[in-house]
Amino acid sequence: MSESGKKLTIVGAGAVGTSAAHWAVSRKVAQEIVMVDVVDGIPQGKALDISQSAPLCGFHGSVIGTCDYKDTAGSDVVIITAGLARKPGMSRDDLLSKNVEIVKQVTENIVSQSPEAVIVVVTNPIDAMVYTVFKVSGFPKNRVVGMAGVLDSARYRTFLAKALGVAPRDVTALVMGIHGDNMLPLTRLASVAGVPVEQLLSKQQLEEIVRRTKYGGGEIVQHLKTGSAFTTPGLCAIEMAQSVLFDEKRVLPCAAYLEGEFGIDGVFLGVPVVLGRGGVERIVEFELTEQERAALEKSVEAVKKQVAATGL
Ligand code: A3D
Repeated sequence: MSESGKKLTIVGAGAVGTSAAHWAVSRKVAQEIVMVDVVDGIPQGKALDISQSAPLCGFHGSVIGTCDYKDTAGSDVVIITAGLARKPGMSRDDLLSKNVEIVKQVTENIVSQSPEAVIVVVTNPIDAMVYTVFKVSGFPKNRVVGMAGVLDSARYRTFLAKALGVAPRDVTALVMGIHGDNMLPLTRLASVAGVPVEQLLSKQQLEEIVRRTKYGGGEIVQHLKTGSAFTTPGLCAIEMAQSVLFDEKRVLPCAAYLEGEFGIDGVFLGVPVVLGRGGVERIVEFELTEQERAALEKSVEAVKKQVAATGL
């Protein structure tokens, strides 16, 4: 893959933003990569460091760090990672009020400089933050999308692959719903090279994998103590950005705005979407079982509570 001549901005040069910039360079997803943060010196220093990996990665574009949104003008994709991350004992909801204010301000700045961008939101609690960006930006629903399902599904696929003793890339699996305790890792649709995992693993094994997937983020927070997962979250955001920048039309689980799909209306929720140049080009709708529908309803209720707390 070679740089597309496109421009990618990453807001928040913390752990996830830095990981995203690193993956963006190593995957060569854009010609111009801009890192933005409020803390002067951090985006500049990190961008300089990452830019010096160019000869080793075969990257021909530029990486700059800045506190000035003018440098982000005309971005094709903007990834928002600005905000606080979880510490042990904190739920994603605890972050809500502080991150709403940050995300509002960031969104206004992005819109003023890149009115045609597709915005990928990573800041937690994601399902409420993506709604905040949608409301504040005034962008059409297809140009605002949340990253969570790609990460939750990657965790799910990793745990399934380990239990099966197979290559992780041969495992296909989908996590839908909220990015939180009520997420829905679907066992019915998980497969390895097309073979349903329900025929390969016991009910008990699958239940344990589903539980570990749901609490996968918390497990990492417990180890780190001072922050949350960042390496794979950064890659997941780039996986989405790449699909938009290269018009790949990947089918990825993302938080998308639902207007009747799956019988759900007026919330962002993790569902499989087709991601291309236009952002969310299509939601891939399919028939759910009664049990899955009930589980998804729990997600909707939890997301609605979060959205109400944003005051928007
Ligand atoms: P951290 O390393 O603290 O980085 C956040 C960065 O945001 C810091 O460098 C701050 O200076 C910067 N920042 C704060 N306010 C602003 C502002 N107004 N404008 C620009 N930059 C600002 O956190 P992190 O990178 O570990 O996590 C970032 C966010 O992503 C948190 O909300 C996490 O909870 C979230 N996150 C989400 C996922 C999902 O799967 C959805 C996964 C991992 C992290």
